[in-house]
Amino acid sequence: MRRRVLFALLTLGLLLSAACTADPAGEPASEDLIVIGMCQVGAESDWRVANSESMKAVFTEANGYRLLFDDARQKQENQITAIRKFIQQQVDYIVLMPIREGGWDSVLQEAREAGIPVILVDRRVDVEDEALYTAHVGSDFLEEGRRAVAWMEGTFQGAEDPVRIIHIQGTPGSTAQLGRTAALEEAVAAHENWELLVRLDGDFTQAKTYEVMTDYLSSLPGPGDIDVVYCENDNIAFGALQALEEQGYPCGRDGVNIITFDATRGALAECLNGRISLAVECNPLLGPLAEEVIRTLEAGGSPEKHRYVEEQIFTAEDLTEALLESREY
Ligand code: GZL
Ligand code: ZN
Repeated sequence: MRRRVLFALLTLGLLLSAACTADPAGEPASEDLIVIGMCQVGAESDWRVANSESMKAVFTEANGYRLLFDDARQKQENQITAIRKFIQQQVDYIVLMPIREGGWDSVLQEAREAGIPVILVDRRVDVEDEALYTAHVGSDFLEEGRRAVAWMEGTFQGAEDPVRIIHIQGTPGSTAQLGRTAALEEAVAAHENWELLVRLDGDFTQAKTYEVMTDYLSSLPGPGDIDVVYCENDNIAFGALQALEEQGYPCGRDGVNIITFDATRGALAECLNGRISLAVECNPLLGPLAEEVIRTLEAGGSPEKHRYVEEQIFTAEDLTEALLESREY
């Protein structure tokens, strides 16, 4: 009798253990999933929303991942708190979209001591020891800025009269702001007839930009001669457009030339209709590249330290409704 009971229990145990390794859909059981602790900046822009969607579309259970997604609501201290929480949870990888470059050395040291690889997506960090992160995938922001400046040089070439520029920056200390700003600053230094009228902080949002641009334009004694507004992302461009047109400035090739970065569909539509003169693409679809890094690490390989996404520029001449429809973001 005892042997039969024992045999039945053994059989039951084997059946139960088989059931928990793969459910009928053949998906990996929870303990087989690669656990990702993801620290997102927030949802400040259309670009950021597309970036989050790209990450969530890749790091799914069907693909073998458990994604722990944290939205830092634009605060670095929230990102640092999330990283510490992920360390306690002993995640397999930390994927960090750092809001700004400074302030990461100690918390990334804690992740290293916990043996958790950190992968940077989008912006970069300025740390003493580059080994504190395993790999970075993102954009070359200086290069993006240089594409915008090259367009300005072509548009205003040979102009003797001053080229009068308003510069509206993204989140201070973010790699996107630093790179796009550096490109404009080096160009203004190189062209003595380029005149920087003012530098404003738009923090990558439409609301902040509308506010600071309205204040600036209202402070002018009369309508200013503005040739270019260099907007460090699309949401800044939308805020600038709103403020400029409210104050009677026509925007476009015959008026104020708006330059924007990201080239999300909304900005491309404004480029097609002529209100924005140049849209410099910044590709948010970084999920696949980030996942490729993790696959390489899982296979025991060593990924490239930096991977940059392909990007282009758009003017009205490059755009059609069909192209807008075909864009993924
Ligand atoms: C760029 C990214 C920037 C975008 C903004 O890669 O860091 O942050 O240009 C976003 O739209 O807010
Ligand atoms: Zn002028």
